[in-house]
Amino acid sequence: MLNIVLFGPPGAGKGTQSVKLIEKYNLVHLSTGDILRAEVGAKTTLGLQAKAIMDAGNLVSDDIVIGMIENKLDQNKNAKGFIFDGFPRTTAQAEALDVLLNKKNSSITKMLALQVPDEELISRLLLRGKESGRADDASQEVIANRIKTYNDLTAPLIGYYRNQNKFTGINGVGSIDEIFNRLCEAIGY
Ligand code: B4P
Repeated sequence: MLNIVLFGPPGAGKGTQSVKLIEKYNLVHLSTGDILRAEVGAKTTLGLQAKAIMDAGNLVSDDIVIGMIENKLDQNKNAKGFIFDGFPRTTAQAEALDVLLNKKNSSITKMLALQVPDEELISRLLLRGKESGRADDASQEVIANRIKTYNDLTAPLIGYYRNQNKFTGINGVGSIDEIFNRLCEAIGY
């Protein structure tokens, strides 16, 4: 199985590149952000709880997102592999993912980390906020909180995957196709 953790700060291009990677490698796309936004849109109990947390740029609880990923892995038993987009975001999530994959006699193949300077992230997210109306892209303050949350809670996962010899940094500035080619080169075929 090819199991990729596509990693990076908010606005790094994870969602954008995932769409291209799933097509080329025939993988299942698991985006915790997309799953949560679908719950918010459907006004489920989980969505109602998650909305305020997401709108403020904070992380939804580990138990909730780990449960969501477990369900999706169970629903895709015959997948050739997965792109994990926006997950894991904390050490507890990374450890839980290792346990879930281990139960399937599988593991993470690589963590590909998109690297983009903060000023570029902020301008991409503000632009998307104008076009899409996403509440968490609308204000500089919320974007700054998302970047801080990334630095405090999520960036330490680079060390987690580096210790397993699975980390590869990817320059995330350039055209979408240039970045896609860099990712494919890192995957190796
Ligand atoms: P996500 O949906 O994961 O939000 P994101 O980090 O902003 O998305 P992404 O990084 O994929 O955006 P993209 O680069 O594609 O999470 C949203 C919220 O959900 C979180 O804040 C949290 O509350 C919650 N959540 C999600 N997962 C969680 C978890 N595991 N645990 C707890 N909470 C969780 O795109 C950004 C923009 O850049 C787009 O407009 C795109 O068009 C543009 N862009 C992309 N590539 C570009 C390029 N090369 N050049 C210029 N622009 C580019």
